[in-house]
Parts: sequence; C-alpha cells; structure tokens
Amino acid sequence: MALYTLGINFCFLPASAQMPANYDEDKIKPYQLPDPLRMENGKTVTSSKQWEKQRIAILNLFKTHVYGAMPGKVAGLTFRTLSVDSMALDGKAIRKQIAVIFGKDANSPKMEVLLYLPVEAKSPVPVFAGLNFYGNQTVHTDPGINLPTGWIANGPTGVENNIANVASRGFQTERWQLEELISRGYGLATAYYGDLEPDHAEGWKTGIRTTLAKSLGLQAQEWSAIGAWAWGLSRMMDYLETEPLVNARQVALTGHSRLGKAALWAAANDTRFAIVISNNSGEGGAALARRNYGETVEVINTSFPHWFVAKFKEYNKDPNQLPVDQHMLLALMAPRPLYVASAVEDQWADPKGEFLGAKHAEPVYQLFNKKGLGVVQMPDVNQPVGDVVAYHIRSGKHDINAYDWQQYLNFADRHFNNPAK
Ligand code: GTR
Repeated sequence: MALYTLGINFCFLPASAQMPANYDEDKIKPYQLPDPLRMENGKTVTSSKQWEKQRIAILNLFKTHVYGAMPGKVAGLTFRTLSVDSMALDGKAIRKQIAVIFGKDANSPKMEVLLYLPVEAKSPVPVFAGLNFYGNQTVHTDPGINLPTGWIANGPTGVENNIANVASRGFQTERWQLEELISRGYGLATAYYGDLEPDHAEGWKTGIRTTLAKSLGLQAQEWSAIGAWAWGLSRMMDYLETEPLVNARQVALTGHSRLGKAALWAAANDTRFAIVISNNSGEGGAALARRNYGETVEVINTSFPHWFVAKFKEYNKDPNQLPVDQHMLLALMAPRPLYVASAVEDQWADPKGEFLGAKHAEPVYQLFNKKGLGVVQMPDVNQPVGDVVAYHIRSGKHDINAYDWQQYLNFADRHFNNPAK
C-alpha cells in the first residue's frame, strides 16, 4: 500500500512506519476494554455526580501512563497585541495577531496567536481554535500574517533549512477553510505548534518543557510533547477569555492527526473548551489502543518517542495491560459535544478503532442523558451520524478538508445555536 494512502505525511515519515502493519480485521487480537464507569473500589458509577470523581481518577491515569503531567497557568502570563487589521480578507474579517508570552519578562518563551473574526458580527462570536503544522502563514495567503521565525519541519513549499519563507503562505489554506468559517459567523484562532515544542525527538530541549521548567516547577521528562501542545491550547483559551469580540463559552477545539491527539488531551484537562473535534487523530487520539490495526502503541512510541511519557512505552508489547484505553479519553469530554472523524484511505489511523472509541464513550454521556452516536455499526462513507457524540468517515485520504469542515460547522451551529449566522 502506498504510504500516501496510509495517511502518512511525507515530511514526518518515521522509519518504523515501514514496519509491517495489520490491516486485517480477522487478525485483531482479542481484547477487553476497561470500563470507564468502574471505580477503583469495584463499584459502578451510576450518576453524573459520581462521575465527577471518576473523571479525575481517569484523567490521572492518562497523566501517569500516557501523556504526562499537565501544569497550570504560568505566573506572569501576558498578552501583547502585535497587530490589528479591521479590513482583512477583503473587508470581511478583523485580523489580530497576539503574542501570548509565558512570563513577565519580554524574553520569556511565547506563542503567537492568529485570530480572525467576522466583521459583521453583532455580538461576541463563537470561535474554532486549533494548532497548525507549519506556521500561521500557512492557513491563508493573507500577506499580513507574520512568518514564524522558529524551527519548522522541512517538506512543504516555502520551508528551507527548517525556516519558513513567503512561499509557504497559504500552504494549508484547504485545511482551514477560513473564508467559509467567517461567512458562517465563526472566528478562527490558531497558533503554530512548534512555538511550544519543535516536533522532533530533541525538540523538548528548546521547547517550553525546558524553557519553562523552572517557572512551571516541572521537569521536561514529567510530561510530553503532546502535553506541551495541549498546554499551549489552554493558554490560547486564557487569551480568548480576555477578548471582548469572542464568546469564550463557545470555543470549538479542533485538531488534525497528531494535533487532534493534542486537542483531545487539552480538552480532557480543560473543560472550558465547549466542543471537541478529533479529525483523523488515530493512535494516541480517538482510536482504541488495544486494536492492533494500522499504527500501534509500539510503532507510535518508536517513531515519536517524545510524544508520550516514558511509561507509555511499557505497553508497547501488550496494550492490554494499559489501565485505560482511548474511549476513556473521549469519555472525559462528556457532557460536551464531541465529533470524531475518520477517512477511508486513512487506514493507518484505524477508522474503525476511532468509531469504537466514540461508541464506547457513550455510557458516560448517558449519565448526562445525552444521546450517543445512535448507531451500532460504522455508518457508510460520507454519512455523518450522532447528535452530542457525532462521527463520520469520509472518502479520501488522511487530511482535513472542506467536507470535514462543513460537518463541523453544522455541528457547531446545532450546539451553539450560533446567533451570528
Ligand atoms: C503519522 C503518525 C500518526 C499521525 C500523523 C500526523 O506519521 O504516525 O500518528 O499523527 O503522523 O500527525 O499527520
């Protein structure tokens, strides 16, 4: 099978991705999922009230065994507006660029947030938030977007020697559908994930896990790259809460692939995110770890040793020993609306494992009288299902495209009752 159809991004291709993967349902080893409702004392959670405690217990298991610690806000967090343009996108949007500075001192590490808001909004707007792969300038050709100065993975047009140049503007326009979001009354907030930690095995040495170790009171090895990216999303939320043009109670957190894993981990920790969207997040995201289909725990830990805590590697040979599985991560979103999406040609991410992740989160949603997917089997291609927990598998490859965004916008319209649309 071509690597492309496996959904592997060419510039991130790890050697171990070439290890043979299983794509045969008949070869899935038997497994038993841990029950998210089963408490440590052996009793079963029967009410949403009891779930509050169980939720913390499960969150702690994920910290210990998978993603590592999640520190709180850093002291002296500062927001500095770098630019505002009220006539962006041909007069349709306001563009703001904000430095989120992780400390009082101007030399503290920082992340740059790019925010677009519809000009026509009459009240604070709901916003889609998420990290991007190659810098803010890749989400649109708008020449006013600042170029990132830090390390970027080589591969895309306009990235040379790990530095982005003007030719990278708009490289991932398709993936963000910015004009469509604006025309439907939504804002978009994004930041480059490398501002938090460059995505390679040594990235932690220059990322916030090292530069903020002292201020956060945490050693780099106590958390993970996914943890650092997720932490950044919460700091983006801290900023959005101060922005009068944004309705911070209506922030839909999105993420594609590894950034989908980060989005799920961020929303598990931070319940301010009102909607959570996992796009093709696969292994370590929405897909069940116990299913040996496509990417496995062992493969992901070998290819990307920095993504998770060291302890997660102990489960390489036998994920059945994990005290959690990814349906429990998805259950941590309850009762918030959750959308899980797969793509047919993204078998590497195990679409069925992603569907089952969402399916097995349902009992927790039921504690809140919230409907789940409403189906037992995976739906047909391009047939979205579900209400508070929703799912689709679209045709095509590992990606986030116009079709996915249409579903997410409809989903947000439904749950936010967006007045601006
Ligand atoms: C792949 C990785 C996946 C997924 C993907 C991506 O190489 O194996 O887990 O995260 O990268 O982020 O595009």
